Amino acid sequence: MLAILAQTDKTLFLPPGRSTFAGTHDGLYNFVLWMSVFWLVLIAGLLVYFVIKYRRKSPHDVPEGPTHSTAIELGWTLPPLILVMIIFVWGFRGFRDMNQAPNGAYQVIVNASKWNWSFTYGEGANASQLHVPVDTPISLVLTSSDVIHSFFVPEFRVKKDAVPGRYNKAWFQATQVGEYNLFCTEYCGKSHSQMISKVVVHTKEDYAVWLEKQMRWWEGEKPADVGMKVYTQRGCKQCHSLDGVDGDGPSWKDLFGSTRSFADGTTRVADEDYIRESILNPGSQVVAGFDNVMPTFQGQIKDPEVTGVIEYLKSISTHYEGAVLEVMPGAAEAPPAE
Ligand code: HEC
Ligand SMILES: [Cu+2]
Repeated sequence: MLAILAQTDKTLFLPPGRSTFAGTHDGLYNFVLWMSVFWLVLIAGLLVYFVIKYRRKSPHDVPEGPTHSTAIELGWTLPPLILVMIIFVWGFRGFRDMNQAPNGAYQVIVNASKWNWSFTYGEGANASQLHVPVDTPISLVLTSSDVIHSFFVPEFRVKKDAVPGRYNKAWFQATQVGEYNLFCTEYCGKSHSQMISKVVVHTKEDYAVWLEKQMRWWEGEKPADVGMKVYTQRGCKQCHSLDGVDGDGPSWKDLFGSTRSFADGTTRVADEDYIRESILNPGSQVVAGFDNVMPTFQGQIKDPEVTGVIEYLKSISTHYEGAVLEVMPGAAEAPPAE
C-alpha cells in the first residue's frame, strides 16, 4: 500500500500527475481512498463476525438489553471526528492554493462555445489548443459564449466551469513538456463528447517561437487553405458539413453566391460581406429553418482568418465562378501608419 502511495507516476485510477497540484491532490485522494478501504474491511469483517458469534442459538436465547458505555461512544465519535478534520484542513489548503494564482502568473483567456475551445493570449494570438510554457504559473480566465461548459485537464488535476456572462478563474503550473488532453466535463449538447482539445506544454524557448508564429500563422498560406484550417480547427465543422447535408447549421457546399432566405422572410445573396457578418454577428440574419445557435466569433477570429473562410467557401461553391485569392493580403500591403 505504501509503495502505491509513494509512486507518483503509476497512480491507481488517476493518470500521472503533471502539474504542481498533483502532489497534494493525489495525496489527499489516496488518503481518503485507503482510509475508506480500511474502514470498509474492518466494519464488514466485524459485522460478519458478530452475526455468527452472537446469533440466536435456541428460541429461549434472549439477549440482555443494551447497556450504556461511555468509552464505546467516545470511541466511535472521536476518531471519525479527527479523521474528518484532517480531510477538511488538507482539502481546504489544496482548495485555497488552487483558487489563488501566484502574482505575475501568465494570463490566458479561455472561451468555451458549442463545441470548441478558444484561447486568447495577451500578445494578441488566438488558438483552439492551449499552448503554455513549462514551469510557469498560468492563470486562466474562463467564460462561455452559450451554455455552461467545463475545462478539465486530468493530468493537471484542474477543473473549472466556463459559465456564460461570467468569469471564472483557475490556474496551474505544468511540470513536464508534452501534450495533454483537455475535456469539456459539463454536458453541453449534441457534440459534447467531441469537445476535446489539447494542452501543449513547451519549453520556454519553444513557447516564444510558437507564440510569434501563432500571431500570424496564416502568413505564407493560401487563403483557401487558411479557411479550411479554420473550418477544422475552430469548431465550424461541428455544425457545418461540406457534403450538402445540413447539420445544426447549413452545409457549406454551394453556399457562396447562393440566395439565402432568412427566418424574417427576407433574402440576400451570400457575398463576402454576408459571410463576414455571419461569422462575427451570427444572430443578425438567421437562415430560415435553423435555430440561432451559432456562437459569435467576434474577437476570437482575426480578419485574415475570415478572409480565409470566404475564399474557402468560394472554392467549394458552384455558384461562384470568379477568381479565388492566391496570396493572403499581408501587413506589407496595409497603408503605412502615420
Ligand atoms: C454550434 C453550431 C455552429 C458552429 C460551431 C458554427 N456555426 Fe455557423 N451557423 C450555425 C447555424 C445554426 C447557422 C444558421 C443560423 C444563422 O444564420 O445564424 C450558421 C450560419 C453560418 C453562416 C451563414 C450560412 C448560410 O447558410 O447562410 C456562415 C457563413 C457560418 N455559419 C460560418 C461559421 C464559421 C466560419 C464557423 C467556425 C468559425 C461556424 N459557422 C461555426 C451554427 C454553427
Ligand atoms: Cu462543452
